[in-house]
Amino acid sequence: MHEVYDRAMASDPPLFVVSDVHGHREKLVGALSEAGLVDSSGHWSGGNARLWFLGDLFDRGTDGAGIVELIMRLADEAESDGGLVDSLLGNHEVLMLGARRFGDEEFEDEDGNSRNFMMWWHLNGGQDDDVARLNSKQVNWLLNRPVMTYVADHLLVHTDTVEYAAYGRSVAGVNKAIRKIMKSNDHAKWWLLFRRLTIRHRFEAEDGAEQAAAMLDCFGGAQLVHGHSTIPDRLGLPGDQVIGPRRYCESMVLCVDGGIYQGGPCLVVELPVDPALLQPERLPESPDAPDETPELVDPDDVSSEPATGAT
Ligand SMILES: [Mn+2]
Repeated sequence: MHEVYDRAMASDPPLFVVSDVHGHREKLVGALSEAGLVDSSGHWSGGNARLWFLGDLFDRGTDGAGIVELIMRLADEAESDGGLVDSLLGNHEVLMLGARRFGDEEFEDEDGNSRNFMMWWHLNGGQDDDVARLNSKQVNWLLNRPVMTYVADHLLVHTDTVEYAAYGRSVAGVNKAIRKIMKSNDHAKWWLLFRRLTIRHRFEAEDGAEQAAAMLDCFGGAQLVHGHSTIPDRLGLPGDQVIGPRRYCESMVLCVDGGIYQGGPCLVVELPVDPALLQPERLPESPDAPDETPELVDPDDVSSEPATGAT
């Protein structure tokens, strides 16, 4: 899969990704500045470069709303320079927007379990202040973000899962189906979307390479790039030992989540990734540790999750 590096044209505008900034606005601005994408006053200085956020702008840190304000402003500034700034939706956007839309209203998920977005959002680091600060233009912008994109032979997604394929067989088809859900008041469909985007580690399973190849065949790209599952968690490292993105699964998959809320760096990664900048691989100490660690613990009944949910 190394052809991805050869295929990038020297004349293409630079492409950067950053993921899982989780309300850590200052750390983000520092990392963007170091990458030359913003100047000392926080304005776009990336020219015609493209910058994609891979979701999870919110929760755990205190300034998710400030990050949305920043991204929308940078998107305008970049557009004037012939560049592009945009974001995918992560599970935390679906959870936060669900909490905003449905509050603590009880509803039944597809398996008949009683659910409540607000409670789950708070359990997962939801910041009431973020919802209070978001204006309707920002909320509308969030509701219309894609969940996946194909750019410069890379498939960009938030979650290391194949569940996207449940919504369609093309990037445009999946984005259209999910946009429709995000505009609906169908609690159960919102919930299932949230749960699907919460699954993780699919490309590290025994058939992971097969699954990654199938995703790339279906949606395009020589490499799948994701956030969501932090490099410190996956490699059993303290955050301060993360130095770069992690390439795995026969080089078909690149994880760029440095674990910002675990003391890790905010990785702003230029694609195709320079192999010299990769995180050295170190497997977890305990090979018997469960692979599919759910991000969320259901206080009521973990075993009642949908078959497609984290188990
Ligand atoms: Mn996530």
